[in-house]
Amino acid sequence: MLCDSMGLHEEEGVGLCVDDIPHILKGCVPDRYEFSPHKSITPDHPMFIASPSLKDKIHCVAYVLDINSISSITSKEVAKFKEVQKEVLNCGTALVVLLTKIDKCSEILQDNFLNMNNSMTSQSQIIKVSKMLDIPIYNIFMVENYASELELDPLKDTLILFVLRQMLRIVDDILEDLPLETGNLAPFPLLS
Ligand SMILES: Nc1nc2c(ncn2[C@@H]2O[C@H](COP(=O)(O)OP(=O)(O)OP(=O)(O)O)[C@@H](O)[C@H]2O)c(=O)[nH]1
Ligand SMILES: [Mg+2]
Repeated sequence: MLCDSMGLHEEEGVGLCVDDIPHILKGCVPDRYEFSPHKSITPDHPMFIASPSLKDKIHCVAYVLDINSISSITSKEVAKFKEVQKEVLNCGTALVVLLTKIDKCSEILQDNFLNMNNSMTSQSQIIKVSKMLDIPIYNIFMVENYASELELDPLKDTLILFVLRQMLRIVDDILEDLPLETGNLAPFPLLS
């Protein structure tokens, strides 16, 4: 399941409330809950999920950034991203960055996939983001989204699906390290 959230904003009281983030990550916030930028959900809210199961939790957080606007990210925004990262780390959730609007998908796909970060400009942006947010380069990906196209583009699709598969692999690694919870992970009935 993919969940989209309100964007982060450098000002307090605008965009997603950072205090909501640990609750979202742990799976305590129900579907269709209406977020307020001013006030986070609290455990006494009637819709609050007090005992979330593994499937309610967030397994991978993706920061989506426009590759052309990396230089204009302010220090206040970086501070907010890092605040979120602290919560993500506390919850043992995976974190990746998706750089969008690359608009030269074919150039990236001309390289061997394993070397897809070697295209010079993209590589320098990846390194910039990695240093700025303290996120390893192997967790930073590039995608080109559909914006105005009417037809499907196999090159865009290939890159998007490649990145999605990498995200699933990262999550898989984390899930493998979790202790088995009966009814959550066990694919077959446990024999005792
Ligand atoms: N050319 C191009 N346009 C893109 C790409 N990704 C997004 N866009 C366009 O950028 C605009 C904003 O995209 P959104 O996905 O709404 O961005 P957002 O950050 O979720 O915006 P909010 O939800 O309003 O905070 C839209 O007009 C998209 O079509 C991309 O990879 N290439
Ligand atoms: Mg959006």
